[in-house]
Amino acid sequence: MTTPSSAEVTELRDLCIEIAREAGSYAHGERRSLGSGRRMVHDTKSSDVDPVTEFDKATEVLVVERIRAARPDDSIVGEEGADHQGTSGFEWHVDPIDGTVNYVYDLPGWCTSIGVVHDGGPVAGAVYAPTVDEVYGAGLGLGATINGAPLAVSDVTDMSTSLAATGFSYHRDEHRVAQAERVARVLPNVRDIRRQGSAALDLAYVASGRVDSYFEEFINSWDVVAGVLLVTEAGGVVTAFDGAPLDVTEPHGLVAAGASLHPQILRSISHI
Ligand code: LIP
Repeated sequence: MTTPSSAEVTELRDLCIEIAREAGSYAHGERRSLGSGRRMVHDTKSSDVDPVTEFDKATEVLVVERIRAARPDDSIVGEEGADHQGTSGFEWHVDPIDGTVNYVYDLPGWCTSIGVVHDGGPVAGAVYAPTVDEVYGAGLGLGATINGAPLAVSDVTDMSTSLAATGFSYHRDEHRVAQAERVARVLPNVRDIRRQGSAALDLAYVASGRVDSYFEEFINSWDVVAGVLLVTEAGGVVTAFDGAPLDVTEPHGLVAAGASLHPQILRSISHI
């Protein structure tokens, strides 16, 4: 499969940014019109604490319409069920509202995440956080930006003063006991821990140096394709939970940080 040209990567990145902005703005408008602090009506998916709103679905429909209009031969995978098989070799991974619990509760930590995979790796992506009007973008070899300004991961080398981010599964029984034990053991070894509620934003925060590391298990491709590229294009390292190379199309779990901190975080979480 031929490597996309710099011009094609630039075009893909700019399209991700354009669509993420439009889709996130739509979802934000619907959230605002409900009224501040009002809890949004929702259904549930994989568990009784895994919400989905009508606007998760409507926002994904909008994103898919925009992608298919611009790139009809590409494949698309979406959290809310989009599944288009294309012929171009480019595959879009879409989370229309990442951080749906925050969206339902009218908390600010949610975003629209759109990433493109080619030959098994991320080549372009965008994460748009409408509540703070910040759009992160990256293209393979083009670097990473926030509202157009360049990003870099933090250069923190000492884990004991680093700020870590993580998240937890929607499956209380099978996954959360182990996740709680892991956090209890990591917490004494870092400055503090942040649980934002959105994997895509956690990765964008690593890319921008707003947190020093992020680790999480049981995540999906649509949560992370764009964010993983943000981190690596901002000079960071992302691996699977066991330190092996990450398959963004089936991530399961990942660890993201600057090069010096990454092995320290990996050792800390693997002692569980
Ligand atoms: C969320 C992830 C987050 C994880 C949450 C949830 P959603 O995705 O982005 O990192 O901790 O449990 O899976 O469901 O809001 O799209």
